[in-house]
Amino acid sequence: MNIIKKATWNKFKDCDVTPEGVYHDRRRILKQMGFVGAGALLSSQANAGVFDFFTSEEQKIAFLRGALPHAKQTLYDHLLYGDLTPEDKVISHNNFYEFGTSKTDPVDNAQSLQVNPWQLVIDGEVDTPLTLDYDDLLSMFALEERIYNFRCVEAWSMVIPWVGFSLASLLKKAGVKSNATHVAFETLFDPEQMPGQKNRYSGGGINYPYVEGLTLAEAMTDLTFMSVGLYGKTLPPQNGAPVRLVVPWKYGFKSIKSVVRITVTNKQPRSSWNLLAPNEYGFYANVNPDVDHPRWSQASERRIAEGGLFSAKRIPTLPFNGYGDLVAGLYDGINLKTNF
Ligand SMILES: Nc1nc2c(c(=O)[nH]1)N[C@H]1C(S)=C(S)[C@@H](COP(=O)(O)O)O[C@H]1N2
Ligand SMILES: [Mo]
Repeated sequence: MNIIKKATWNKFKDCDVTPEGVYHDRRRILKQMGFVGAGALLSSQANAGVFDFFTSEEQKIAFLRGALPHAKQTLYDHLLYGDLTPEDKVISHNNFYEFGTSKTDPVDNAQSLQVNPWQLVIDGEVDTPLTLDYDDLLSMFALEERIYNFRCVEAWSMVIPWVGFSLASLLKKAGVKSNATHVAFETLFDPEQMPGQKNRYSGGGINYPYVEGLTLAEAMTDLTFMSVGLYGKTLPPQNGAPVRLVVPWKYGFKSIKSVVRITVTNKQPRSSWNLLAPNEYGFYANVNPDVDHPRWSQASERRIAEGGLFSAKRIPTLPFNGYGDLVAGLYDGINLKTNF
């Protein structure tokens, strides 16, 4: 796993927390904190400090990592906490067209999105279709913290500490049938709550619900993550509460928010941005500095840090957003210039 606080994790062994105890207790702890079984809950309320409960970093990390006995060598030691995009930027500069097309519309319009009750259905080519509720999302899996680069197709980027679980661990629970080739995703459709879905113009021309898809191999790669939180708290609505996909080697539009359905299938799923402008947004959408968007270069990006978008530092964009060592092999024999 890409937990980068390795030094802290090592230190944890000397402190008095029993990791197994914390792991097996996490449902009880969440319950105590009011996150599980709390009845109707708005995500803005749920976004209180889940981890304020813990008195030390060591406890928090033990909780996040579950009962994993050893710190794994991470490939991302170069990403230090100091490089993180400040939380206030991560939660106020967003793309979530269901709530409007400007960067501040989501934070302004999404705060009353109801996230509990919630249903995430896993169906299609699986042995056991599943329906997860809000409590399940927070308590069925050992939550991990992963710090990922996040690169929007619009050429801005952030470094975000997500909290969640691998998509593979979820799909394994349902059991993927041998004829499956792809995984399709769908966002909530609820025009009453999501004003951008009311008509073609309010939501940037997208035909809602927002849909996305991956190949099965992409979906099963450990890097592919289901996020239920960021910065140690449950997800704010503007970032896709209560659960969203994070695919860090692909342009941000693949990372579909507020997911209600995951369907394992044997055909290539539809993708909202690809449907809207197929010459600009491909199905794969791997971050690739060598394939420009028809209207702008993808060779570099503005890394959002302190200050605004326009004080952001311009840095070179890396193939696969820097994760080529882990995912380039998924595309052996595929021409990534034509399959953009
Ligand atoms: N349902 C839905 N998911 C979505 C979007 C959207 O408009 N609707 N925007 C995408 C785009 S273009 C980006 S860059 C990321 C932004 O995620 P963030 O706001 O958490 O940074 O969400 C993606 N997921
Ligand atoms: Mo994006």
